[in-house]
Amino acid sequence: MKIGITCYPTYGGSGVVATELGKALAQRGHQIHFISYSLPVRLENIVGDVFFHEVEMSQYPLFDFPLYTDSLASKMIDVAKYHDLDILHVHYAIPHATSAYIAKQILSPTKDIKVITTLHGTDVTLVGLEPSFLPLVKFSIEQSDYVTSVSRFLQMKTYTMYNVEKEIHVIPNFVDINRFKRTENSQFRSRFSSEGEKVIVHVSNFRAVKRVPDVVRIFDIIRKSIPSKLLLVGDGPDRSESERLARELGIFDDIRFLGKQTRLPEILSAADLMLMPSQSESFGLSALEAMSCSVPVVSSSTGGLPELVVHGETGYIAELGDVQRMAKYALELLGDDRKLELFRQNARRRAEKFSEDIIIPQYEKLYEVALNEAGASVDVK
Ligand code: GMT
Repeated sequence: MKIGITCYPTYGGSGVVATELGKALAQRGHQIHFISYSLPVRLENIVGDVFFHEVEMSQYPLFDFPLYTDSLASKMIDVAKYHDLDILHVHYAIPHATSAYIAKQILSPTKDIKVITTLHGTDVTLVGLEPSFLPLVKFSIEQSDYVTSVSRFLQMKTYTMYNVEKEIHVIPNFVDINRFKRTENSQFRSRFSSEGEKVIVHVSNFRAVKRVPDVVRIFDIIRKSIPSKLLLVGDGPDRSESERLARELGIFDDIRFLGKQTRLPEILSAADLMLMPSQSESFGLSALEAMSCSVPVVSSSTGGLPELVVHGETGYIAELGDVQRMAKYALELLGDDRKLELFRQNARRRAEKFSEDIIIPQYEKLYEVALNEAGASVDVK
């Protein structure tokens, strides 16, 4: 198949999922055309039948703001026409599903391109709920040929909050379990921690929904009982506040703010535990990647996290904002090496259920169904 994939190219789960999906599909023999405003972060080494088409923004002096939706739709039309695309798969509804709808309509006299929209999270739970956006988001979702969401939680949210009547197929996030695999590298670990210390990790884009200051507070409690270090991976609006809090609590020297990193499997392999106290998390891709590296996760109970983290087996789940309880769970695990080892193994086994080999065929099946226009109700599993 010839598939166009649109996503945000910056650090963020939806862009990562879209990029990894495209790379995996190319390996399975499909031709992939990424259509985005810059090269997606995980697309550095393009292999296989993969193309990148940059969306150029018009800079005419009359425009105070770039016409992203229109420029994207125009590029989609161009690529679909000249590369004879079968499918446009857009990740993150706003405004990608709208651009795809425009492209589909304009192409319709000569080409019946199928539009698949994957809902990732804040496009539905936050940004899309803004009253002036809601009708547009609802319309664009409903006009897609097929819609997927990354968790049952997000599926239900979309049904109830947007009153969407279209069927939403749940296809969870996935992970390359061969790349995200624990490798013992004590040299790397010793750069951050001393012998006998535990290493805790958090990976995110440091937006308010991630509650990074909660990570710092949980760590503050942990380190009072167990010698440990905290690795904070990523960057974003809440980084300064988290650094300020770490200084205020007098624990800055025990925290490494690593910023944006690409060598995630290596960093995760150096960790004993991941903290994810998010306020909203439709799936929790970073948690899955950690689990794939045999790192148990202590998380909040929000969104789709309980669909991934099995309480008492692969980690623990606590109420949103319950810093004390999350710290208690972390201490329970970090203070018992046998339990920690068991949770590590459980985490890896759970992650294997979300491996590319299991999830990518679900997308392929949906594409095939879309192209054959078989039945309204499809079981993609
Ligand atoms: O806010 C983020 O975490 C980024 C966001 C995105 O769309 O780029 O991530 C969302 O999509 C990921 C991939 O499907 C999910 O794993 C994340 O849980 C989800 N984030 C939120 O719902 C906050």
